[in-house]
Amino acid sequence: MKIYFAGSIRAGRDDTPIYASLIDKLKKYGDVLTEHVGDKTLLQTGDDGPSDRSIHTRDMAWLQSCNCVVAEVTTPSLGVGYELGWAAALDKPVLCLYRSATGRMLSAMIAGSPAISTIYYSCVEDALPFIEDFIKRVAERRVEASGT
Ligand code: 6IA
Repeated sequence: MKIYFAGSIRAGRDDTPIYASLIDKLKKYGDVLTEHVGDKTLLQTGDDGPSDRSIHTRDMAWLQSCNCVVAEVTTPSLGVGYELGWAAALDKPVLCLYRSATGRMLSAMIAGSPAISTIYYSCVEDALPFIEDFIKRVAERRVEASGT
């Protein structure tokens, strides 16, 4: 199972510990293609990495090859929104995780998308049963698609 995890980078890195914890849990189910999103050393202001074009090319290839997308969407990020739009267009199963306790409201384009499942949670432990259920449904869909 190839899992594409999305979370804010240039839109702010305050939630990095939560991304790292979610990625750690997701690794139990398969390969997380975008483990760097939870890397504490990846700063929003950093500019010494690969070019923006190569980041886009690589991430789009991963998005196309993945079996599902899990996104932490509490910190609003243009890049994550772009990835979610593409994931929906590519018919990838998408789970968004949103911490409503922040007082902000999630974009209606995410919360209202029929192609995206959104769960509201307060801590990673609370989100785990929903993640497990989502991954189970993705696995079932893969079995159905392979005709076995
Ligand atoms: O607009 P944002 O930067 O918040 O978008 C974050 C999303 O775009 C993440 O889910 C990533 O998949 C993707 N993304 C954005 N920047 C990068 C990146 N390096 N490397 C990999 N994926 C990225 C940026 C490093 C930069 C700070 C030098």
